Order: sequence, then structure tokens, then C-alpha cells
Amino acid sequence: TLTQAEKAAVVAIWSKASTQAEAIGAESLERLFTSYPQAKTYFPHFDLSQGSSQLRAHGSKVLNAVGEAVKHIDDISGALAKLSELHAYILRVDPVNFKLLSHCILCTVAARYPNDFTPEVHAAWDKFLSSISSVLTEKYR
Ligand code: ZNH
Repeated sequence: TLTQAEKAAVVAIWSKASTQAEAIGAESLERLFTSYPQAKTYFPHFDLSQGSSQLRAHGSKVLNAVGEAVKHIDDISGALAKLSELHAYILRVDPVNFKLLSHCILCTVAARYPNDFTPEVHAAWDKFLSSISSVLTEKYR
């Protein structure tokens, strides 16, 4: 679980990033599909070219879910319960991909807010994104 200081670091960056949710989400997905093309196999029905409307719409959904987790930082598993079921029972995304996407979100946020992205903030976001990934993969069997 996150310490008070880590929670504060996550909330502080989110207060800036939330206004850019769609752009950050789309860029994170672009980084994911460019660096790890195997992740594209989950989106055969999407136009994944850079800046496509589907990429932006999906990026926005993913980052808004991250925002829900920030809002309910003391109950991430409650906040994302429905999404957890979707990913475990219906989408069946290989859990490896959650680490890759988390890494891409981290890079995107770091690139946008370089001055805010201290080692402590980096560590806090890394831990926070890991918690989200754990929640989204906890119902797998
Ligand atoms: Zn996921 C979907 C979130 C990861 C794949 N997602 C989704 C959604 C959301 C999310 C919000 C929407 C839902 C509805 O609509 O209801 N994810 C998320 C998050 C994360 C994720 C937060 C982390 C961080 N995913 C992921 C991964 C993958 C995925 C890693 C792979 C690679 N998702 C997915 C898919 C889908 C989703 C495929 C479906 C899409 C469509 O639309 O079709």
C-alpha cells in the first residue's frame, strides 16, 4: 500500500495530468504499440495509427480509469472492480501487458512534467500503477 507521502505525490501530478487525460492516454498507447507491437493483438478491431480517433478515445477511457483510482486511492480495488472483471473474464489480457502499459504511462507523464517528476514522484507513480495492475489482474485464474 501507498504511504501518505506517496499518495500526495500521485494526487499532485494528477491535478495537472487530469486536464490532459486524452492526450496522455493516447501517447501512452502509441508508446505501447510502438515499443511492444505484440500488444496490438488485443485491438484487431481498432485503427491504431498515430492520433486515430479510436486511439484517442481508448486512451481517454484508460486514463479516466486511472483518474478514478486516484480519486479512490484508499480503495482502488473497489473503484476498479467492474474493470477487473472485464479484463479477467472477457478481455483476458496477458498480465505482462499491464507492466508494459504502466511503463508507457510513466514515460508519458515524465516527459510532460519533467520538473515535477522527481525520483520520489517516479517511485510513487510506479507503485500506484502497479496497484492498478494488480487490481485489474487479481480476478484471473
Ligand atoms: Zn484495458 C478496455 C482501462 C490495461 C486491453 N480498459 C478498457 C476500458 C478501460 C480500460 C476503462 C474500457 C471499458 C469499457 O468500455 O467499459 N486497461 C485499463 C487500465 C489499464 C488497462 C486502467 C491499466 C492501467 N487494457 C490494458 C492492457 C491491455 C488492455 C495492458 C492490453 C494490452 N482494455 C483492453 C481492451 C479493451 C479494454 C482490448 C476493450 C477495447 C474495446 O473498446 O474494444
